Amino acid sequence: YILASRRKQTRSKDQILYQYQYRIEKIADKDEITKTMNMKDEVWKELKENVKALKEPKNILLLGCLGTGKSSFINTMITALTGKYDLYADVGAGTKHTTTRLHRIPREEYWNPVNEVDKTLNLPAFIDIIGLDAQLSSPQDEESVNSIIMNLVIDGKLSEDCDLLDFGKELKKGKRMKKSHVDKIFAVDIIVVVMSAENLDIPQTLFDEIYKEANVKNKKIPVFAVLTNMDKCTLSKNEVEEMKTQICKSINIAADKLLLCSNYQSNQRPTPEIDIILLEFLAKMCSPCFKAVTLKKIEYEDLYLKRWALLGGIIFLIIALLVMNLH
Ligand SMILES: Nc1nc2c(ncn2[C@@H]2O[C@H](COP(=O)(O)OP(=O)(O)OP(=O)(O)O)[C@@H](O)[C@H]2O)c(=O)[nH]1
Ligand SMILES: [Mg+2]
Repeated sequence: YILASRRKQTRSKDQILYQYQYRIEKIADKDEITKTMNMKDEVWKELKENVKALKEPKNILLLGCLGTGKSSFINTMITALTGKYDLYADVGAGTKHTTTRLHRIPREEYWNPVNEVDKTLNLPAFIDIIGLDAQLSSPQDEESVNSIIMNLVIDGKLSEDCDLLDFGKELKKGKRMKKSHVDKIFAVDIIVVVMSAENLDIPQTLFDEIYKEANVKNKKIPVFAVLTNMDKCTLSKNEVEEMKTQICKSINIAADKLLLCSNYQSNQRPTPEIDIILLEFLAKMCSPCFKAVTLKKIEYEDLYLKRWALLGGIIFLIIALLVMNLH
């Protein structure tokens, strides 16, 4: 009897201890969840403030080589916004071109909240294009196939669904597009350069061309970068830091404009922790501070013409004086 009652006592003590521990864990979990939810609310607040300050939704263009995860990143970002994964942009296996057309995904295609006020939020449109072939970039050629395609897309001179695979082939043969009008709805406001952690060879010549398109030609466009496939990355923490510095230098962007991410896959549930990081990045891209500007080129005096005009004037004056003297 004594033994049985002792066993009963220890069991009940254990039970109490277990329940106590369980309750503490529960409280910690609850605190953690509340903290995460509050952070998500904060990020949403920032995103809403930024998009409310915009006159119209921004066009975000994804640029990068074949299979780097451009389309997957669009789907990932939309998942973070809506809470539901869907194939808004076509995703392939990364071995052959999957996106072969100019595909613009406007807010209306993915954004349908219950709240009427939220419906009008100026959330961005994403522009997905063909993976650029780094071999088609050349340091000597001002008009490389990649430069021509990027320039036309950035200016809004290519229309929805235009066949970029075919266009690239024809440009390679030396053909050039007839003059086309600018469609303001397609003009690019933000460029996102996409690289994959699976292949860390930096296509420097292509990145130099992107730099020129975004800074030197006729426009100044804010550039951001995304390194996808971080779930497949085997580098150490220090190596990752070094790689981040290298990527930023090669694209010429500040460190806070680079996002390291693992894109959501179709069978994956979105998590608030990842959503927060993605939405924070989107809020930054949607900030009214980052806007595309058309560069006003300065007009110069034609000094050569001016000198000739002056010389002509003097000669005319001398001849006139001579003629007057003769008379
Ligand atoms: N594990 C993992 N797979 C990814 C990630 N991003 C993309 N992928 C996979 O990589 C493959 C290519 O992805 P896409 O999104 O089609 O790449 P893309 O850059 O749009 O390709 P193109 O349009 O052909 O240039 C797909 O199988 C994706 O599922 C990532 O972050 N992690
Ligand atoms: Mg694609």
